[in-house]
Amino acid sequence: MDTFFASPEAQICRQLSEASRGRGPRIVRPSAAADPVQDFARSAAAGLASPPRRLESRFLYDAQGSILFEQITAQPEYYLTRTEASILAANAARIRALTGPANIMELGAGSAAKTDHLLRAWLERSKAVCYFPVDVSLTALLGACKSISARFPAARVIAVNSEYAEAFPLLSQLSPVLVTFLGSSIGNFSRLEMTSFCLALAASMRPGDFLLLGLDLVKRSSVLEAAYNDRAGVTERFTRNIFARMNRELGSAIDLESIEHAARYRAELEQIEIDACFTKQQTFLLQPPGRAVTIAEGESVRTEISRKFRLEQVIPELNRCGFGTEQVFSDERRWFALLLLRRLPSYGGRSGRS
Ligand code: AVI
Repeated sequence: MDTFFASPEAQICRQLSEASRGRGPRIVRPSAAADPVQDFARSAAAGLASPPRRLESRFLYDAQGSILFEQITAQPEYYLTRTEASILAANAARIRALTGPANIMELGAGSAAKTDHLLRAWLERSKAVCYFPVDVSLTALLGACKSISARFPAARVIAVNSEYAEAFPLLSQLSPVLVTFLGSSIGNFSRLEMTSFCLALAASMRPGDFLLLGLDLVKRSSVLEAAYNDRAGVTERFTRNIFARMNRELGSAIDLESIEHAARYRAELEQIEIDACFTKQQTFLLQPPGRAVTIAEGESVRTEISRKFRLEQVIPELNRCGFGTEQVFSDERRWFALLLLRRLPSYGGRSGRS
Protein backbone atom coordinates (compact mmCIF):
# COMPACT_ATOMS: atom_id res chain seq x y z
CA MET A 1 0.00 0.00 0.00
CA ASP A 2 1.39 3.43 -0.94
CA THR A 3 1.45 6.37 1.47
CA PHE A 4 1.66 9.92 0.13
CA PHE A 5 2.96 12.78 2.26
CA ALA A 6 1.24 15.92 1.05
CA SER A 7 1.67 19.31 2.63
CA PRO A 8 -0.80 22.20 2.25
CA GLU A 9 -4.39 21.90 1.09
CA ALA A 10 -3.58 22.17 -2.61
CA GLN A 11 -1.07 19.37 -2.30
CA ILE A 12 -3.45 17.00 -0.58
CA CYS A 13 -5.85 17.55 -3.49
CA ARG A 14 -3.05 16.82 -6.00
CA GLN A 15 -2.05 13.71 -4.08
CA LEU A 16 -5.65 12.61 -4.13
CA SER A 17 -5.84 12.75 -7.90
CA GLU A 18 -2.50 10.86 -8.13
CA ALA A 19 -3.80 8.26 -5.68
CA SER A 20 -6.99 7.83 -7.67
CA ARG A 21 -4.97 6.83 -10.75
CA GLY A 22 -3.17 3.95 -9.01
CA ARG A 23 -4.51 0.50 -8.17
CA GLY A 24 -5.15 -1.02 -4.74
CA PRO A 25 -6.01 0.87 -1.56
CA ARG A 26 -4.09 4.11 -0.97
CA ILE A 27 -3.43 6.37 2.03
CA VAL A 28 -3.22 10.16 1.66
CA ARG A 29 -1.69 12.02 4.57
CA PRO A 30 -1.24 15.80 4.85
CA SER A 31 2.37 16.29 5.98
CA ALA A 32 1.50 19.79 7.22
CA ALA A 33 -0.56 18.15 9.97
CA ALA A 34 0.67 18.91 13.49
CA ASP A 35 3.06 16.38 15.04
CA PRO A 36 0.57 14.25 17.05
CA VAL A 37 2.78 14.06 20.18
CA GLN A 38 3.38 17.85 20.23
CA ASP A 39 -0.30 18.43 19.57
CA PHE A 40 -1.29 16.15 22.49
CA ALA A 41 1.38 17.68 24.75
CA ARG A 42 0.25 21.25 24.09
CA SER A 43 -3.41 20.42 24.51
CA ALA A 44 -2.89 18.34 27.70
CA ALA A 45 -0.68 21.02 29.31
CA ALA A 46 -3.29 23.72 28.58
CA GLY A 47 -6.27 21.57 29.59
CA LEU A 48 -4.74 20.43 32.90
CA ALA A 49 -3.41 23.86 33.85
CA SER A 50 -6.42 25.07 35.81
CA PRO A 51 -9.86 24.01 36.95
CA PRO A 52 -12.14 22.93 35.40
CA ARG A 53 -9.47 20.55 34.20
CA ARG A 54 -10.16 18.87 30.89
CA LEU A 55 -8.59 16.84 28.11
CA GLU A 56 -9.79 17.03 24.52
CA SER A 57 -11.71 13.85 23.72
CA ARG A 58 -10.09 13.47 20.29
CA PHE A 59 -6.94 12.27 22.13
CA LEU A 60 -8.84 9.24 23.46
CA TYR A 61 -8.33 7.58 20.07
CA ASP A 62 -4.72 6.44 19.86
CA ALA A 63 -4.14 2.85 18.65
CA GLN A 64 -5.04 1.44 22.09
CA GLY A 65 -8.03 3.78 22.51
CA SER A 66 -9.39 2.84 19.08
CA ILE A 67 -9.25 -0.86 20.03
CA LEU A 68 -11.01 -0.12 23.33
CA PHE A 69 -13.68 1.92 21.55
CA GLU A 70 -14.35 -0.99 19.18
CA GLN A 71 -14.83 -3.15 22.30
CA ILE A 72 -17.24 -0.57 23.78
CA THR A 73 -19.41 -0.81 20.66
CA ALA A 74 -19.85 -4.55 21.32
CA GLN A 75 -20.94 -4.14 24.98
CA PRO A 76 -24.58 -5.13 25.66
CA GLU A 77 -25.33 -1.76 27.30
CA TYR A 78 -23.91 0.30 24.41
CA TYR A 79 -26.97 0.28 22.13
CA LEU A 80 -25.77 3.10 19.83
CA THR A 81 -23.70 1.12 17.31
CA ARG A 82 -26.10 -1.79 17.05
CA THR A 83 -29.13 0.46 16.67
CA GLU A 84 -27.48 2.63 14.04
CA ALA A 85 -26.29 -0.46 12.13
CA SER A 86 -29.85 -1.85 12.09
CA ILE A 87 -31.18 1.46 10.71
CA LEU A 88 -28.46 1.42 8.04
CA ALA A 89 -29.17 -2.21 7.15
CA ALA A 90 -32.87 -1.46 6.68
CA ASN A 91 -32.40 1.76 4.71
CA ALA A 92 -29.12 1.62 2.76
CA ALA A 93 -30.89 0.86 -0.54
CA ARG A 94 -33.26 3.80 0.01
CA ILE A 95 -30.30 6.08 0.83
CA ARG A 96 -28.56 4.99 -2.40
CA ALA A 97 -31.77 5.66 -4.35
CA LEU A 98 -31.90 9.19 -2.93
CA THR A 99 -28.22 10.07 -3.40
CA GLY A 100 -27.53 8.35 -6.70
CA PRO A 101 -24.04 6.96 -7.42
CA ALA A 102 -22.12 9.45 -5.24
CA ASN A 103 -18.61 8.99 -3.92
CA ILE A 104 -18.62 8.23 -0.19
CA MET A 105 -16.41 10.05 2.32
CA GLU A 106 -16.67 8.68 5.86
CA LEU A 107 -15.50 10.99 8.66
CA GLY A 108 -14.06 9.12 11.65
CA ALA A 109 -14.17 5.81 9.85
CA GLY A 110 -12.58 3.70 12.62
CA SER A 111 -12.92 0.08 11.56
CA ALA A 112 -15.61 1.16 9.03
CA ALA A 113 -17.75 -1.87 9.98
CA LYS A 114 -21.09 -0.08 9.50
CA THR A 115 -20.07 1.06 6.04
CA ASP A 116 -20.62 -2.47 4.73
CA HIS A 117 -24.34 -1.77 4.41
CA LEU A 118 -23.74 1.33 2.30
CA LEU A 119 -21.07 -0.24 0.09
CA ARG A 120 -23.28 -3.27 -0.53
CA ALA A 121 -26.22 -1.02 -1.52
CA TRP A 122 -23.95 1.02 -3.84
CA LEU A 123 -22.51 -2.08 -5.49
CA GLU A 124 -25.96 -3.57 -6.02
CA ARG A 125 -26.67 -0.65 -8.32
CA SER A 126 -23.27 0.16 -9.87
CA LYS A 127 -20.16 -1.76 -10.87
CA ALA A 128 -17.83 0.35 -8.71
CA VAL A 129 -17.81 2.76 -5.78
CA CYS A 130 -15.15 5.18 -4.52
CA TYR A 131 -14.83 5.17 -0.74
CA PHE A 132 -12.73 7.72 1.19
CA PRO A 133 -12.43 6.88 4.91
CA VAL A 134 -10.95 9.68 7.06
CA ASP A 135 -9.42 8.96 10.45
CA VAL A 136 -6.58 10.18 12.71
CA SER A 137 -5.73 6.61 13.58
CA LEU A 138 -3.46 5.11 10.93
CA THR A 139 -3.87 1.67 12.49
CA ALA A 140 -7.67 1.87 12.20
CA LEU A 141 -7.41 3.07 8.59
CA LEU A 142 -5.02 0.33 7.56
CA GLY A 143 -7.40 -2.24 9.06
CA ALA A 144 -10.40 -0.64 7.31
CA CYS A 145 -8.61 -0.52 3.91
CA LYS A 146 -7.59 -4.14 4.19
CA SER A 147 -10.94 -5.53 5.26
CA ILE A 148 -13.02 -3.42 2.84
CA SER A 149 -10.80 -4.26 -0.13
CA ALA A 150 -11.06 -7.95 0.77
CA ARG A 151 -14.87 -7.89 1.14
CA PHE A 152 -15.60 -5.44 -1.70
CA PRO A 153 -12.98 -5.87 -4.44
CA ALA A 154 -14.98 -3.46 -6.66
CA ALA A 155 -14.63 -0.63 -4.11
CA ARG A 156 -11.85 1.88 -4.79
CA VAL A 157 -10.54 2.81 -1.32
CA ILE A 158 -8.48 5.96 -0.77
CA ALA A 159 -7.96 6.58 2.95
CA VAL A 160 -7.17 10.01 4.38
CA ASN A 161 -5.10 9.93 7.56
CA SER A 162 -5.97 13.30 9.09
CA GLU A 163 -8.25 15.30 11.34
CA TYR A 164 -11.71 15.76 9.82
CA ALA A 165 -11.28 19.39 8.82
CA GLU A 166 -8.01 18.65 7.01
CA ALA A 167 -9.97 16.42 4.63
CA PHE A 168 -12.63 19.06 3.87
CA PRO A 169 -10.67 20.67 0.99
CA LEU A 170 -10.98 17.36 -0.89
CA LEU A 171 -14.77 17.51 -0.93
CA SER A 172 -15.25 19.85 -3.87
CA GLN A 173 -13.15 17.42 -5.97
CA LEU A 174 -15.23 14.45 -4.90
CA SER A 175 -18.66 15.91 -5.78
CA PRO A 176 -21.14 14.27 -6.21
CA VAL A 177 -20.40 13.01 -2.72
CA LEU A 178 -22.13 11.58 0.31
CA VAL A 179 -20.29 12.51 3.53
CA THR A 180 -21.09 10.16 6.40
CA PHE A 181 -20.55 11.11 10.04
CA LEU A 182 -21.96 8.19 11.98
CA GLY A 183 -22.13 6.88 15.54
CA SER A 184 -23.36 10.21 16.97
CA SER A 185 -19.73 11.34 17.04
CA ILE A 186 -21.05 14.87 16.53
CA GLY A 187 -22.40 14.55 20.10
CA ASN A 188 -18.83 14.67 21.38
CA PHE A 189 -18.65 18.32 20.26
CA SER A 190 -19.99 21.17 22.36
CA ARG A 191 -22.86 23.05 20.76
CA LEU A 192 -20.47 25.76 19.57
CA GLU A 193 -17.99 23.23 18.17
CA MET A 194 -20.82 21.46 16.37
CA THR A 195 -21.94 24.71 14.73
CA SER A 196 -18.40 25.57 13.57
CA PHE A 197 -17.92 22.02 12.30
CA CYS A 198 -21.19 22.06 10.31
CA LEU A 199 -20.51 25.52 8.89
CA ALA A 200 -17.00 24.52 7.79
CA LEU A 201 -18.32 21.30 6.28
CA ALA A 202 -21.12 23.08 4.42
CA ALA A 203 -18.65 25.67 3.10
CA SER A 204 -16.49 22.86 1.66
CA MET A 205 -19.35 20.94 0.04
CA ARG A 206 -21.08 21.72 -3.21
CA PRO A 207 -24.81 22.49 -3.21
CA GLY A 208 -26.83 19.30 -3.64
CA ASP A 209 -24.19 17.04 -2.05
CA PHE A 210 -25.31 14.84 0.83
CA LEU A 211 -24.49 14.35 4.51
CA LEU A 212 -25.59 11.24 6.41
CA LEU A 213 -25.50 12.12 10.10
CA GLY A 214 -25.96 9.67 13.01
CA LEU A 215 -27.58 11.16 16.14
CA ASP A 216 -28.24 9.53 19.50
CA LEU A 217 -31.61 10.79 20.76
CA VAL A 218 -32.67 11.90 24.26
CA LYS A 219 -34.04 8.98 26.27
CA ARG A 220 -34.33 7.65 29.85
CA SER A 221 -31.26 8.51 31.89
CA SER A 222 -30.95 4.93 33.21
CA VAL A 223 -30.47 3.65 29.63
CA LEU A 224 -27.97 6.40 28.87
CA GLU A 225 -25.94 5.98 32.06
CA ALA A 226 -25.77 2.20 31.60
CA ALA A 227 -24.35 2.70 28.09
CA TYR A 228 -21.42 4.70 29.49
CA ASN A 229 -20.86 2.54 32.59
CA ASP A 230 -20.72 -0.94 31.08
CA ARG A 231 -20.45 -3.79 33.56
CA ALA A 232 -17.34 -5.23 31.96
CA GLY A 233 -15.51 -1.94 32.68
CA VAL A 234 -14.39 -1.33 29.08
CA THR A 235 -15.49 2.33 29.15
CA GLU A 236 -13.52 2.78 32.38
CA ARG A 237 -10.41 1.38 30.63
CA PHE A 238 -11.13 3.73 27.69
CA THR A 239 -11.19 6.75 30.05
CA ARG A 240 -8.01 5.63 31.82
CA ASN A 241 -6.28 5.08 28.49
CA ILE A 242 -5.95 8.81 27.83
CA PHE A 243 -3.77 8.97 30.99
CA ALA A 244 -1.96 5.79 29.94
CA ARG A 245 -1.28 7.61 26.66
CA MET A 246 0.13 10.56 28.64
CA ASN A 247 2.42 8.12 30.44
CA ARG A 248 3.50 6.53 27.14
CA GLU A 249 3.96 9.67 25.07
CA LEU A 250 4.59 12.47 27.58
CA GLY A 251 6.40 10.53 30.33
CA SER A 252 3.89 11.55 33.01
CA ALA A 253 4.10 8.41 35.23
CA ILE A 254 0.53 8.80 36.58
CA ASP A 255 -0.69 5.96 38.80
CA LEU A 256 -3.59 4.68 36.70
CA GLU A 257 -5.05 2.88 39.73
CA SER A 258 -5.74 6.30 41.26
CA ILE A 259 -8.25 7.11 38.48
CA GLU A 260 -11.95 6.27 38.65
CA HIS A 261 -14.27 6.67 35.68
CA ALA A 262 -17.56 8.53 36.32
CA ALA A 263 -20.21 8.95 33.62
CA ARG A 264 -23.38 10.83 34.57
CA TYR A 265 -26.33 12.11 32.55
CA ARG A 266 -27.07 15.79 33.07
CA ALA A 267 -30.75 15.90 32.09
CA GLU A 268 -30.87 19.72 32.09
CA LEU A 269 -28.05 19.83 29.49
CA GLU A 270 -29.10 16.59 27.77
CA GLN A 271 -25.56 15.27 27.82
CA ILE A 272 -23.48 12.51 29.32
CA GLU A 273 -20.42 13.90 31.11
CA ILE A 274 -17.41 11.66 31.62
CA ASP A 275 -14.84 12.51 34.27
CA ALA A 276 -11.67 10.86 35.49
CA CYS A 277 -11.78 11.22 39.30
CA PHE A 278 -8.49 11.06 41.21
CA THR A 279 -8.61 9.05 44.42
CA LYS A 280 -4.98 9.93 45.30
CA GLN A 281 -3.00 13.10 44.69
CA GLN A 282 -0.77 12.87 41.62
CA THR A 283 2.15 15.15 40.77
CA PHE A 284 3.74 14.56 37.40
CA LEU A 285 5.84 16.21 34.73
CA LEU A 286 4.64 16.54 31.14
CA GLN A 287 7.61 16.36 28.79
CA PRO A 288 7.27 17.98 26.41
CA PRO A 289 6.60 20.74 27.48
CA GLY A 290 8.39 20.12 30.81
CA ARG A 291 5.55 21.40 32.99
CA ALA A 292 4.70 20.01 36.44
CA VAL A 293 1.05 19.30 37.22
CA THR A 294 -0.52 18.43 40.57
CA ILE A 295 -4.00 16.95 40.70
CA ALA A 296 -5.31 16.72 44.26
CA GLU A 297 -7.18 13.78 45.76
CA GLY A 298 -10.89 14.23 44.93
CA GLU A 299 -10.24 16.39 41.86
CA SER A 300 -11.47 15.33 38.46
CA VAL A 301 -10.61 15.83 34.81
CA ARG A 302 -13.36 16.02 32.18
CA THR A 303 -12.46 13.69 29.32
CA GLU A 304 -15.66 13.70 27.24
CA ILE A 305 -19.18 14.91 26.79
CA SER A 306 -21.70 13.01 24.69
CA ARG A 307 -24.68 15.18 23.76
CA LYS A 308 -28.08 13.66 23.05
CA PHE A 309 -30.43 15.20 20.52
CA ARG A 310 -34.07 16.10 19.87
CA LEU A 311 -34.97 16.18 16.19
CA GLU A 312 -37.20 19.24 16.59
CA GLN A 313 -34.19 21.21 17.88
CA VAL A 314 -31.35 19.83 15.82
CA ILE A 315 -33.00 19.97 12.38
CA PRO A 316 -33.44 23.79 12.46
CA GLU A 317 -29.85 24.15 13.79
CA LEU A 318 -28.52 22.09 10.88
CA ASN A 319 -30.66 24.12 8.51
CA ARG A 320 -29.05 27.36 9.72
CA CYS A 321 -25.64 25.76 9.04
CA GLY A 322 -26.53 25.00 5.41
CA PHE A 323 -28.13 21.55 5.49
CA GLY A 324 -31.71 20.74 4.48
CA THR A 325 -33.29 17.46 5.62
CA GLU A 326 -34.09 14.96 2.84
CA GLN A 327 -35.19 12.10 5.09
CA VAL A 328 -35.02 10.95 8.71
CA PHE A 329 -34.53 7.25 9.43
CA SER A 330 -34.99 5.82 12.91
CA ASP A 331 -35.53 2.58 14.85
CA GLU A 332 -38.74 1.31 16.44
CA ARG A 333 -37.85 2.66 19.89
CA ARG A 334 -36.82 6.06 18.45
CA TRP A 335 -33.47 5.77 20.25
CA PHE A 336 -31.27 6.78 17.37
CA ALA A 337 -31.72 8.72 14.12
CA LEU A 338 -29.92 8.82 10.82
CA LEU A 339 -30.49 12.09 9.00
CA LEU A 340 -29.95 12.29 5.28
CA LEU A 341 -29.18 15.96 4.74
CA ARG A 342 -28.44 17.95 1.63
CA ARG A 343 -26.18 20.95 1.26
CA LEU A 344 -28.49 23.88 0.53
CA PRO A 345 -27.79 26.24 -2.38
CA SER A 346 -27.87 29.17 0.05
CA TYR A 347 -28.04 29.47 3.81
CA GLY A 348 -27.51 31.95 6.63
CA GLY A 349 -26.87 34.78 4.21
CA ARG A 350 -24.38 32.74 2.16
CA SER A 351 -24.98 31.68 -1.37
CA GLY A 352 -23.48 28.33 -2.25
CA ARG A 353 -20.52 27.72 -4.59
CA SER A 354 -21.13 25.43 -7.46
C1 AVI B 1 -17.53 8.15 19.58
N1 AVI B 1 -18.64 8.58 20.44
C2 AVI B 1 -19.86 8.78 19.67
C3 AVI B 1 -18.84 7.78 21.65
C4 AVI B 1 -20.08 8.28 22.42
O1 AVI B 1 -20.98 7.49 22.63
O2 AVI B 1 -20.13 9.46 22.76
C5 AVI B 1 -17.60 7.81 22.54
C6 AVI B 1 -17.76 7.01 23.81
N2 AVI B 1 -17.20 7.30 24.93
C7 AVI B 1 -17.48 6.40 25.85
N3 AVI B 1 -18.27 5.52 25.29
C8 AVI B 1 -18.45 5.85 24.00
